[in-house]
Amino acid sequence: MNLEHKLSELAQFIISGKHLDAQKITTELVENNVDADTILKESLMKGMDVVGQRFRDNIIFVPQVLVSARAMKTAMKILEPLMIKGNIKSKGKILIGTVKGDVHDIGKNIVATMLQGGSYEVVDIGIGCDENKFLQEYEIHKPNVIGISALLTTTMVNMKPVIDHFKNKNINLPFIVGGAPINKKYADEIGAFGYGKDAYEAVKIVDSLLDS
Ligand code: B1M
Repeated sequence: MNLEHKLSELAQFIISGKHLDAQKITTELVENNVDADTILKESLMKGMDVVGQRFRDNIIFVPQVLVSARAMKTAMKILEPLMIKGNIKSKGKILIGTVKGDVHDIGKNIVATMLQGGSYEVVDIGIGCDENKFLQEYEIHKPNVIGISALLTTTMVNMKPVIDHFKNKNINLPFIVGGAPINKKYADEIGAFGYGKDAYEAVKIVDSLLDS
């Protein structure tokens, strides 16, 4: 098997949204002992980057992006069990969700999977979560850390109300934020404990808090 060729072929299937081909080739790569991290970084993320650029430049539109997202999710389903170690003592609990008004969940799902892979228990509360939803789920699950994801400049502003809501209730919990429009400066401004540029950084920040 020519590894480079196969990885770039998979990236192409993500771009063209051919989910069955993406499924087939991901399985083939896994069967050839290519590690999940390499497949994620070299094929899936690279493919989605191209999709993002073409979407931004109006070369493709929402329906094409959705088929690419489906291909990405199909491939991730195969990788997820490999990224999550079984039967390891949990280092802590993270509650994670995408902010109000935002449906983007691919990145959040990767962060959740990587955290699980890092031996954290993850409660994923889904998309479109406002401050009340975060608080309600906090009361049920009592996590050690809360993660908020936002992909739109119009929805990133909905992160601060979540953090403020907890502060107003005198609940002092570290918040980790991330997503394409977020940066460290913004995270500091809204009172988050940390900012993850990507899923790897998100795990590192949580490690700095809980993995002592
Ligand atoms: Co949307 N979209 N989208 N979209 N979409 C973006 C975000 C956009 C940048 C595209 C563009 O113009 N280039 C643009 C936002 C522009 C802006 O705000 N400035 C945009 C737009 C405009 C829109 C709509 C408004 C389009 C429309 O309807 N006219 C609409 C909004 C809907 C809504 O939310 N209300 C919309 C819809 C959609 C789809 C439904 C079609 C689909 C989402 C499918 C889904 O998620 N289930 C979609 C997609 C797929 C994208 C792009 C192409 C790809 C996003 C993605 O999945 N990337 C995106 C372009 C882009 O980002 N380049 C775009 C792959 C993923 C692995 O990366 O999500 O960045 P990412 O996650 C990374 C890091 O950011 C980080 O780690 C992840 C993994 O390493 N991270 C965290 C993420 N969350 C984190 C949390 C953390 C820590 C790190 O701690 C808690």
